[in-house]
Amino acid sequence: MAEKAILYGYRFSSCSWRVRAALLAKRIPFEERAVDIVRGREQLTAQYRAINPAQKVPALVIDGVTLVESIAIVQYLEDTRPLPALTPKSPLDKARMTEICQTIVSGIQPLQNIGLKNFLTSDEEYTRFSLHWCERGLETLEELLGRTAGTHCVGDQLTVADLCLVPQLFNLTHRFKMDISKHPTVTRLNTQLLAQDLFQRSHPNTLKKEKDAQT
Ligand SMILES: N[C@@H](CCC(=O)N[C@@H](CS)C(=O)NCC(=O)O)C(=O)O
Repeated sequence: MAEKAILYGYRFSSCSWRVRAALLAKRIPFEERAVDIVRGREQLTAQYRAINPAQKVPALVIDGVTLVESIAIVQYLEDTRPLPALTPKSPLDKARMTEICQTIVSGIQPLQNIGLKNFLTSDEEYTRFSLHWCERGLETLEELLGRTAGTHCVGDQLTVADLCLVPQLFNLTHRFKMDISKHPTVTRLNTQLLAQDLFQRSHPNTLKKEKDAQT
């Protein structure tokens, strides 16, 4: 029997949540090993650097290799375990999915990453900087999703765009306390997707409940 995959992640990390949701969607057995990127700053240890040279989560050990970068990981899972597909078949829908993914993965997440905190003059400056780019990103998403969304980001199929959207919105609404209600399509999708079993099972709060139950 194939060994269980190991996900190095952090409960509140949106990038880890993307991968956790992909693993669950594709029913790939895995265990999650917590890397405390906030209080413990465990991502900066030499031991973790040997796993992920970028010193960030996630990293996934699977099929005898270690993969880093959430989108590369999800793509690998998609290529090696194609069902259920998380990418639309039509080239146009695939491009639409990538537009949404990139808006989040390049245009929002890195500009609010916790790792920036120590490189801005104060916590207030970090928040001001991040909120600006998060709001710009939300405005972009509202426009893009207005053109593509059905029950999911792109039509009615679960795709990688959904795996990027839900975790990012959790971050914005919980960590940055942002009000997303002025973005109706974003808000609708967030409510509908969060209600799905996949996002409930991969949710940071579910991980906490599971951890509490073990201790
Ligand atoms: N592009 C990377 C981004 C990874 C990333 O920024 N991870 C965050 C958590 S979501 C992290 O580990 N931050 C800690 C740090 O930068 O020190 C990916 O998609 O995997």
